[in-house]
Amino acid sequence: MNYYVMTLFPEMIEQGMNTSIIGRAMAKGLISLETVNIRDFSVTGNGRIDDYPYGGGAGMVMQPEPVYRAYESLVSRIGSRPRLIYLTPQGRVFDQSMAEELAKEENLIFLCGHYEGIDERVLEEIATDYVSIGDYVLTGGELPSMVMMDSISRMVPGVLSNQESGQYESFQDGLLEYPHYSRPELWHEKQAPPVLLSGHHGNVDRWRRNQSILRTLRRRPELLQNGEYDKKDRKFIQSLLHDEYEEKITEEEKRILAKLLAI
Ligand code: 6GU
Repeated sequence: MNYYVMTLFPEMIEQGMNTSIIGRAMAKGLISLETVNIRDFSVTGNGRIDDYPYGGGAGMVMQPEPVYRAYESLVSRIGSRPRLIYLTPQGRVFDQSMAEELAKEENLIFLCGHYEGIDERVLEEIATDYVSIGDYVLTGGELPSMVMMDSISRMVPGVLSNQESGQYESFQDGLLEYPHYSRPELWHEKQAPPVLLSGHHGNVDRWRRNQSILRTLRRRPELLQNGEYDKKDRKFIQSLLHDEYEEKITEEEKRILAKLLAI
Protein backbone atom coordinates (compact mmCIF):
# COMPACT_ATOMS: atom_id res chain seq x y z
CA MET A 1 0.00 0.00 0.00
CA ASN A 2 1.39 3.36 -1.06
CA TYR A 3 -0.03 6.44 0.66
CA TYR A 4 0.36 9.96 -0.71
CA VAL A 5 -0.72 12.86 1.49
CA MET A 6 -1.21 16.36 0.12
CA THR A 7 -1.01 18.78 3.05
CA LEU A 8 0.27 22.09 4.38
CA PHE A 9 1.77 20.22 7.38
CA PRO A 10 3.85 17.32 6.02
CA GLU A 11 5.94 17.02 9.22
CA MET A 12 2.76 16.35 11.22
CA ILE A 13 1.94 13.36 8.97
CA GLU A 14 5.51 12.02 8.92
CA GLN A 15 5.88 12.19 12.71
CA GLY A 16 2.54 10.53 13.29
CA MET A 17 3.17 7.66 10.90
CA ASN A 18 6.70 6.67 11.95
CA THR A 19 5.71 5.07 15.24
CA SER A 20 4.43 1.74 16.46
CA ILE A 21 2.87 -0.88 14.19
CA ILE A 22 2.56 1.43 11.19
CA GLY A 23 6.21 2.49 11.52
CA ARG A 24 7.24 -1.17 11.57
CA ALA A 25 5.09 -1.91 8.49
CA MET A 26 6.83 0.96 6.69
CA ALA A 27 10.26 -0.38 7.74
CA LYS A 28 9.21 -3.81 6.39
CA GLY A 29 8.21 -2.22 3.07
CA LEU A 30 4.56 -3.26 3.35
CA ILE A 31 3.47 0.37 3.39
CA SER A 32 5.02 3.51 1.98
CA LEU A 33 4.26 7.15 2.66
CA GLU A 34 5.03 10.24 0.62
CA THR A 35 3.90 13.70 1.64
CA VAL A 36 3.41 16.58 -0.77
CA ASN A 37 3.62 20.10 0.62
CA ILE A 38 0.91 22.08 -1.18
CA ARG A 39 2.74 25.31 -0.25
CA ASP A 40 5.56 24.29 -2.65
CA PHE A 41 3.04 24.82 -5.48
CA SER A 42 2.12 28.39 -4.60
CA VAL A 43 1.50 30.45 -7.73
CA THR A 44 1.94 33.91 -6.22
CA GLY A 45 5.68 33.71 -5.66
CA ASN A 46 5.38 34.49 -1.95
CA GLY A 47 4.28 31.03 -0.80
CA ARG A 48 0.63 31.98 -0.32
CA ILE A 49 -1.90 29.32 -1.16
CA ASP A 50 -5.07 30.87 0.38
CA ASP A 51 -7.26 33.86 -0.34
CA TYR A 52 -10.43 35.60 0.87
CA PRO A 53 -13.73 33.90 0.11
CA TYR A 54 -15.84 35.36 -2.71
CA GLY A 55 -19.10 36.53 -1.19
CA GLY A 56 -17.38 37.38 2.08
CA GLY A 57 -17.52 35.61 5.39
CA ALA A 58 -15.10 34.25 7.94
CA GLY A 59 -11.82 32.51 7.22
CA MET A 60 -9.73 31.83 4.14
CA VAL A 61 -10.11 29.47 1.21
CA MET A 62 -7.31 27.35 -0.27
CA GLN A 63 -6.83 28.36 -3.90
CA PRO A 64 -7.47 25.79 -6.63
CA GLU A 65 -4.26 26.18 -8.64
CA PRO A 66 -1.67 25.16 -5.98
CA VAL A 67 -3.77 22.11 -5.12
CA TYR A 68 -4.17 21.24 -8.80
CA ARG A 69 -0.45 21.61 -9.53
CA ALA A 70 0.51 19.55 -6.48
CA TYR A 71 -1.91 16.85 -7.67
CA GLU A 72 -0.72 16.83 -11.32
CA SER A 73 2.92 16.68 -10.25
CA LEU A 74 2.11 13.78 -7.92
CA VAL A 75 0.07 11.68 -10.38
CA SER A 76 2.66 12.11 -13.12
CA ARG A 77 5.23 10.60 -10.74
CA ILE A 78 2.89 7.76 -9.67
CA GLY A 79 2.02 7.02 -13.30
CA SER A 80 -1.71 6.54 -12.63
CA ARG A 81 -4.66 8.41 -11.13
CA PRO A 82 -5.44 6.65 -7.83
CA ARG A 83 -8.53 7.36 -5.73
CA LEU A 84 -8.19 10.77 -4.08
CA ILE A 85 -9.83 11.09 -0.68
CA TYR A 86 -10.70 14.61 0.41
CA LEU A 87 -11.00 14.76 4.20
CA THR A 88 -14.03 16.83 5.15
CA PRO A 89 -16.70 16.82 7.87
CA GLN A 90 -19.15 16.91 4.92
CA GLY A 91 -18.05 13.47 3.70
CA ARG A 92 -19.38 9.96 4.15
CA VAL A 93 -18.57 8.78 7.67
CA PHE A 94 -15.57 6.42 7.74
CA ASP A 95 -16.16 2.93 9.09
CA GLN A 96 -14.59 -0.54 9.16
CA SER A 97 -16.15 -1.66 5.87
CA MET A 98 -14.68 1.41 4.13
CA ALA A 99 -11.25 0.58 5.64
CA GLU A 100 -11.51 -2.96 4.26
CA GLU A 101 -12.50 -1.72 0.83
CA LEU A 102 -9.73 0.90 0.63
CA ALA A 103 -7.11 -1.63 1.79
CA LYS A 104 -7.52 -3.36 -1.61
CA GLU A 105 -6.12 -0.32 -3.46
CA GLU A 106 -2.46 -0.18 -4.45
CA ASN A 107 -2.19 3.62 -4.14
CA LEU A 108 -4.27 6.15 -2.22
CA ILE A 109 -4.03 9.95 -2.21
CA PHE A 110 -5.31 11.94 0.78
CA LEU A 111 -5.99 15.64 0.40
CA CYS A 112 -5.98 17.59 3.66
CA GLY A 113 -7.73 20.93 3.72
CA HIS A 114 -7.30 23.77 6.19
CA TYR A 115 -8.91 27.12 6.88
CA GLU A 116 -12.51 27.16 5.71
CA GLY A 117 -11.82 24.62 2.97
CA ILE A 118 -10.61 24.29 -0.61
CA ASP A 119 -12.02 26.06 -3.68
CA GLU A 120 -14.84 23.80 -4.87
CA ARG A 121 -13.73 23.78 -8.52
CA VAL A 122 -10.52 21.84 -7.97
CA LEU A 123 -12.32 19.32 -5.75
CA GLU A 124 -14.77 18.68 -8.61
CA GLU A 125 -11.84 17.84 -10.85
CA ILE A 126 -9.68 15.65 -8.62
CA ALA A 127 -11.62 14.24 -5.62
CA THR A 128 -13.10 10.77 -6.02
CA ASP A 129 -14.18 10.32 -2.36
CA TYR A 130 -15.32 12.72 0.37
CA VAL A 131 -14.74 11.22 3.79
CA SER A 132 -15.38 12.38 7.38
CA ILE A 133 -14.20 10.54 10.50
CA GLY A 134 -17.22 11.49 12.60
CA ASP A 135 -19.68 14.21 13.45
CA TYR A 136 -17.45 16.80 15.09
CA VAL A 137 -15.26 19.52 13.59
CA LEU A 138 -11.45 19.42 13.49
CA THR A 139 -8.99 22.11 12.36
CA GLY A 140 -7.76 20.18 9.33
CA GLY A 141 -7.65 16.90 7.48
CA GLU A 142 -4.27 15.72 8.83
CA LEU A 143 -5.52 13.78 11.86
CA PRO A 144 -8.41 12.24 9.90
CA SER A 145 -5.99 11.09 7.17
CA MET A 146 -3.80 9.44 9.83
CA VAL A 147 -6.81 7.80 11.44
CA MET A 148 -7.76 6.37 8.05
CA MET A 149 -4.22 5.24 7.19
CA ASP A 150 -3.91 3.52 10.57
CA SER A 151 -7.09 1.51 10.19
CA ILE A 152 -6.52 0.74 6.48
CA SER A 153 -2.96 -0.41 7.21
CA ARG A 154 -4.16 -2.99 9.76
CA MET A 155 -6.08 -4.62 6.90
CA VAL A 156 -2.97 -4.92 4.68
CA PRO A 157 -1.63 -8.52 4.77
CA GLY A 158 1.47 -8.89 6.96
CA VAL A 159 1.01 -5.65 8.91
CA LEU A 160 -0.39 -7.30 12.04
CA SER A 161 2.11 -9.80 13.39
CA ASN A 162 -0.51 -12.36 14.30
CA GLN A 163 -3.37 -12.70 11.78
CA GLU A 164 -5.52 -13.92 14.68
CA SER A 165 -5.39 -10.50 16.31
CA GLY A 166 -7.20 -9.03 13.35
CA GLN A 167 -9.82 -11.74 13.32
CA TYR A 168 -11.70 -11.33 16.57
CA GLU A 169 -11.67 -7.61 17.12
CA SER A 170 -14.49 -5.15 17.49
CA PHE A 171 -16.59 -4.80 14.32
CA GLN A 172 -15.14 -7.90 12.67
CA ASP A 173 -18.54 -9.57 12.95
CA GLY A 174 -20.52 -6.36 13.38
CA LEU A 175 -20.50 -6.61 17.19
CA LEU A 176 -18.22 -5.22 19.91
CA GLU A 177 -15.41 -7.39 21.20
CA TYR A 178 -15.70 -9.50 24.38
CA PRO A 179 -13.73 -8.49 27.54
CA HIS A 180 -10.15 -9.69 28.11
CA TYR A 181 -8.49 -11.10 31.24
CA SER A 182 -4.96 -12.15 32.14
CA ARG A 183 -2.98 -12.91 35.33
CA PRO A 184 -3.48 -12.64 38.24
CA GLU A 185 -6.57 -14.83 38.62
CA LEU A 186 -7.75 -12.67 41.55
CA TRP A 187 -7.22 -8.89 41.45
CA HIS A 188 -8.86 -6.31 43.78
CA GLU A 189 -11.15 -9.12 44.94
CA LYS A 190 -12.30 -9.68 41.36
CA GLN A 191 -12.09 -13.22 40.00
CA ALA A 192 -11.27 -13.78 36.31
CA PRO A 193 -14.20 -15.68 34.73
CA PRO A 194 -13.58 -19.37 35.59
CA VAL A 195 -14.65 -20.56 32.11
CA LEU A 196 -11.54 -18.83 30.67
CA LEU A 197 -9.31 -20.98 32.92
CA SER A 198 -11.21 -24.21 32.22
CA GLY A 199 -9.26 -25.16 29.10
CA HIS A 200 -12.56 -26.00 27.36
CA HIS A 201 -12.22 -24.15 24.05
CA GLY A 202 -15.83 -24.67 23.00
CA ASN A 203 -17.11 -23.17 26.24
CA VAL A 204 -14.61 -20.30 26.00
CA ASP A 205 -15.77 -19.45 22.45
CA ARG A 206 -19.43 -19.61 23.49
CA TRP A 207 -18.81 -17.39 26.53
CA ARG A 208 -16.95 -14.83 24.41
CA ARG A 209 -19.69 -14.75 21.79
CA ASN A 210 -22.32 -14.25 24.51
CA GLN A 211 -20.25 -11.46 26.06
CA SER A 212 -19.97 -9.78 22.64
CA ILE A 213 -23.74 -9.78 22.28
CA LEU A 214 -24.24 -8.55 25.85
CA ARG A 215 -21.60 -5.83 25.56
CA THR A 216 -23.03 -4.58 22.27
CA LEU A 217 -26.50 -4.53 23.84
CA ARG A 218 -25.18 -2.44 26.77
CA ARG A 219 -22.89 -0.04 24.92
CA ARG A 220 -23.92 0.17 21.25
CA PRO A 221 -27.37 -1.37 20.92
CA GLU A 222 -27.86 0.17 17.47
CA LEU A 223 -25.08 -2.13 16.16
CA LEU A 224 -26.95 -5.32 17.05
CA GLN A 225 -28.96 -5.18 13.82
CA ASN A 226 -25.70 -5.62 11.83
CA GLY A 227 -25.02 -9.02 13.37
CA GLU A 228 -26.10 -12.47 12.26
CA TYR A 229 -27.45 -14.80 14.91
CA ASP A 230 -27.35 -18.59 14.73
CA LYS A 231 -29.28 -21.11 16.79
CA LYS A 232 -26.95 -20.88 19.81
CA ASP A 233 -26.98 -17.07 19.73
CA ARG A 234 -30.77 -17.15 19.68
CA LYS A 235 -30.80 -19.52 22.62
CA PHE A 236 -28.59 -17.09 24.55
CA ILE A 237 -30.80 -14.14 23.61
CA GLN A 238 -33.84 -16.13 24.80
CA SER A 239 -32.11 -16.80 28.12
CA LEU A 240 -31.50 -13.04 28.53
CA LEU A 241 -35.14 -12.30 27.74
CA HIS A 242 -36.27 -14.76 30.39
CA ASP A 243 -33.82 -13.55 33.08
CA GLU A 244 -32.06 -16.92 33.04
CA TYR A 245 -28.64 -15.27 32.80
CA GLU A 246 -26.66 -13.78 35.71
CA GLU A 247 -26.92 -10.19 34.42
CA LYS A 248 -29.93 -7.98 34.87
CA ILE A 249 -31.59 -6.95 31.61
CA THR A 250 -33.74 -3.81 31.51
CA GLU A 251 -37.14 -3.67 29.81
CA GLU A 252 -35.69 -1.42 27.07
CA GLU A 253 -32.90 -3.96 26.44
CA LYS A 254 -35.47 -6.75 26.28
CA ARG A 255 -37.42 -4.81 23.68
CA ILE A 256 -34.25 -4.59 21.54
CA LEU A 257 -33.51 -8.30 21.98
CA ALA A 258 -37.05 -9.32 21.09
CA LYS A 259 -36.72 -7.31 17.86
CA LEU A 260 -33.49 -9.17 17.06
CA LEU A 261 -35.14 -12.54 17.30
CA ALA A 262 -37.60 -11.41 14.63
CA ILE A 263 -34.77 -10.83 12.08
CL1 6GU B 1 -12.23 14.58 7.60
N1 6GU B 1 -12.00 17.03 8.56
C1 6GU B 1 -12.25 17.98 9.45
N2 6GU B 1 -11.71 19.20 9.31
N3 6GU B 1 -13.03 17.79 10.51
C2 6GU B 1 -13.56 16.58 10.65
C3 6GU B 1 -13.33 15.54 9.74
C4 6GU B 1 -12.53 15.80 8.69
N4 6GU B 1 -14.01 14.44 10.15
C5 6GU B 1 -14.63 14.82 11.26
N5 6GU B 1 -14.38 16.09 11.57
